[in-house]
Amino acid sequence: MPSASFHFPKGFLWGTATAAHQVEGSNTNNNWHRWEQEGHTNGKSGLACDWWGGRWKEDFDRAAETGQNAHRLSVEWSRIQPAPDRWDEDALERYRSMLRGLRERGITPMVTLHHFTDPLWLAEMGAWETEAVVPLFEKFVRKVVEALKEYCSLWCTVNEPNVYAAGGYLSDTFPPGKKNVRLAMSVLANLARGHAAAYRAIHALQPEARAGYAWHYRPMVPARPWSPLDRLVRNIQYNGLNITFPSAVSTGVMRTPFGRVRIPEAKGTQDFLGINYYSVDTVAFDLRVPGELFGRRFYPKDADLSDSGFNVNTPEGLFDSLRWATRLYPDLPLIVTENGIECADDHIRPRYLAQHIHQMWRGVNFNWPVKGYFHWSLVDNFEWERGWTQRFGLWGLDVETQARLRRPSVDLYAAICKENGLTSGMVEKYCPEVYEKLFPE
Ligand code: IFM
Repeated sequence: MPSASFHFPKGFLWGTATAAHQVEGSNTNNNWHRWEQEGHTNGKSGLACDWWGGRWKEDFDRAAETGQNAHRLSVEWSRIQPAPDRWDEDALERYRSMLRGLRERGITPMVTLHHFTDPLWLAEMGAWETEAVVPLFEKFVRKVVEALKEYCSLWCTVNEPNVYAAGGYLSDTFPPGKKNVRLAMSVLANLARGHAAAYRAIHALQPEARAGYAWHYRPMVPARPWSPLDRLVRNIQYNGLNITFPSAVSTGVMRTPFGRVRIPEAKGTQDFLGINYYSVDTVAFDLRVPGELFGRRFYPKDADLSDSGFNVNTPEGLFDSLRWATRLYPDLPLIVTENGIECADDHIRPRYLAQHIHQMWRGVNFNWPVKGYFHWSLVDNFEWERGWTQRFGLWGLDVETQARLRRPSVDLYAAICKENGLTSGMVEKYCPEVYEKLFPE
């Protein structure tokens, strides 16, 4: 058997990613809490991983002990600004302790300023449906950056604006559960305006900061490449999901299926691009799904599927995502801000991890400026409308007892972080079933 190792550049960030509502618990003043109480989710976030109660300490210990040198977390707007005219200094102090806690453990923090949740008072105003949100978000960002800049200089303005807009305004999986394509596009445009305002505010307060947004990039392939209809619906869906916001940041004009929206202030507002990559979709023309513009998205039957079939293990898609990013934004640093799979018994995660890191390494060897990798996630967390039915953690969580369960992937990821790379020995030990794929004779 051939042996080899795939190393990464010095200073590479190896971490995990989380988001406030998914891990903190007892988070009751936002639109997702209300959505849960209204019965739209598969279970409730409840105590989640109880980070608000202080269990972040033990989880950060786990991250540090297993070689992680970075962690991406988000701050909860509704805690920091519980009402339009009120700031909660204690909440900010708690986030300061968490970031200090990361620093003390040798872990570089990345802070996300908006990760899906909106304060109830903002939701009452229509949240991101109107431009009124932009100065409000900017004010919030200024408050947070002032308070946290002592410990953080790596900022993610908004997380997955496309998923936020699609979940809340195309499907009814996210609040407010409206189905209105034009509104979805306005929401995206306002998120781009908010991102631009946040980017400038961050730099005004902290010139050395690096700020970017995290984009859910979704490669898609036509089910039958020879079929013009499959190719057509694939292109419509692909452009609708992937091109909008990134085009605004690249050119100042957002390309949407309904035309172009000028957002000149967004042009060039990024120091890195965050890529959240999970799976590749197959798209087929299908008259039975008019709501999805006659494009049915699915995974092939023989695919390497996650527990509930929510993800598929298609590692080349990460390479394609990085290539897409380097073409859209030449020379811009890239960070994989999320990548992971839901799998409670960990039978897929080790190979998913190894194969994706191998694809990222391929990208590095094309001299693409990939600077870090954040696995989703450190510990099982509340998965939005899917509740606790999907387990993305390196560590499992018993929601009743708060006990953590160490999955085998913890040790594989620890070995990767400590080695700053992936070796054939690791693959042989943790996922021998893909050895030949990664190290062919
Ligand atoms: O849990 C989510 C996260 O909040 C955003 N990106 C995808 C993850 C897995 O579903």
